[in-house]
Amino acid sequence: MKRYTYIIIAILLFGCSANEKLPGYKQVNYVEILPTDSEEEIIRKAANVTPSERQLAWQKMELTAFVCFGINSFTDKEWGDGKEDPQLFNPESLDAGQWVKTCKNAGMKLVILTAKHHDGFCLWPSKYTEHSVINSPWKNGKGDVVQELATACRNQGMKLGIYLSPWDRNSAYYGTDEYNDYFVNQLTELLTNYGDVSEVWFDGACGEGPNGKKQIYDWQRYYKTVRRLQPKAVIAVMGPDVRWVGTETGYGRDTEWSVVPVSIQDEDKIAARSQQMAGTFNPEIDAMSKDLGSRKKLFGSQRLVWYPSEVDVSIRPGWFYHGSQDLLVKTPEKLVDIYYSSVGKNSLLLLNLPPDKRGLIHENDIKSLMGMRQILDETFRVNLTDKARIKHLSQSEAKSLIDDDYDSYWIAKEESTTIEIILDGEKTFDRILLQENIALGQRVERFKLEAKIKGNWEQIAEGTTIGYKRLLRMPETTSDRVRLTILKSRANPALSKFGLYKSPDGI
Ligand code: FUL
Repeated sequence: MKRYTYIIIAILLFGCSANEKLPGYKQVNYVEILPTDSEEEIIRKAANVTPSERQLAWQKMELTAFVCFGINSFTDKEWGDGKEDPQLFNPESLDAGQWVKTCKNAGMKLVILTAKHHDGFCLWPSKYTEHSVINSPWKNGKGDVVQELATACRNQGMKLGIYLSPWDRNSAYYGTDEYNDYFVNQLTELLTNYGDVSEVWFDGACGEGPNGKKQIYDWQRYYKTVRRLQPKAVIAVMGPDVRWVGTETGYGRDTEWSVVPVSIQDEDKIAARSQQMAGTFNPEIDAMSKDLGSRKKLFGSQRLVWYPSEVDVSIRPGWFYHGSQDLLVKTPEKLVDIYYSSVGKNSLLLLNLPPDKRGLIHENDIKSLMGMRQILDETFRVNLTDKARIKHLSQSEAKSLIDDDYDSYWIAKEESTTIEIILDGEKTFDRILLQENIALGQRVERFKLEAKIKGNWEQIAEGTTIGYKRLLRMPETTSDRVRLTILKSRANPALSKFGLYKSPDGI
């Protein structure tokens, strides 16, 4: 068959693709804004900024775990000063298999371990320091926590992440050029000896070293090391792929844009190099700002980049285990609230489960976590739009909007659009799920939902951004017809999923 015939068949089968890939616009991970660009042009460019492969895979995990563990777990501190005696580290019942099983049962996909926290104590036998498990009584100095976690993850089909604190209050090199060598050597050990690593977490917390000096970090060298050794890993927080949401409360923004402006003076730091080539973009962004990606922010900016948000929060008040906090573990209801406010607001949730002195995740933490899982499972088990018809959409278009396949999506013919969903009889619901296909970018700016109640259309929910996932909670509604209107969008909305659900007892 001739090429044209294929194209014509493709158009007949899938509709005109002009809506999808806007003519003249390439989908890119970052884009330059020219001084001559009109506002319309800038919006078009923003709508065509898309995640890199590693960012997309990361976003799809939704729920991940932090395991903050180390010398602090034995000294009852949050930040050690680097002078702790390694002899204190002795988690006699350490079972990384229990950590991974707990996380897996809760629906998490990846576990990030604090291989070295600010105190400089290494949970693996690094060749480059004595301040590590080698000098602890645990397994007579022959243990390796990173290895145990890597093996448990591999055995249970979970992904591994590494937290390596740039701030080191123990190393004598800290504050000198040698420290950058020391750090890269440690990073190299961690990214070479333990198989696949999917996320590398560089903390922003930073203070003085043991000699009172501050370190000038060679970020570009750190990023290049990660890209070279683990090209599929995202670099989080003090890195180019994943942005800190800006709080440690578990609550993300109502309006969360994954496309944000970055003002970068130095050509060396352009995101393109980071995402598409070697890796040298240093995020110069105010993560705590209320508005990061509105139209107002885009206009007048220099470059736009895909830089999605991660919400990190601990299941307890502290990041490390403290016996005094055993009764202060967040309740299942609180964790569910956090889930709606993070995963449900276009972020990924990184929930910390700190093992105790035994080296186990505490029973109270497991109970709360599984309580959360049970509520979420009960809520999202039945999608009430499952057997729905959608007015004006073909059966296959409707299916791609309702089914669970994220990669199948419906693309609207116009930027603002309304669809009417005819349910399979009257249903009672109080939760809405919406997903954009972010492989095509983040587009929707404002939407509303109405239900037909006693013959009249009544607004039951509204929102701004959708992004990868948007969950909305609302009072119980009973109806057989709902109407979704996309009020404003940066390009034709491409929706992967629309679902209606009923929570147990409004939780
Ligand atoms: C913060 C650190 O200072 C905490 O100790 C913890 O590691 C948390 C994940 O990040 O910046």
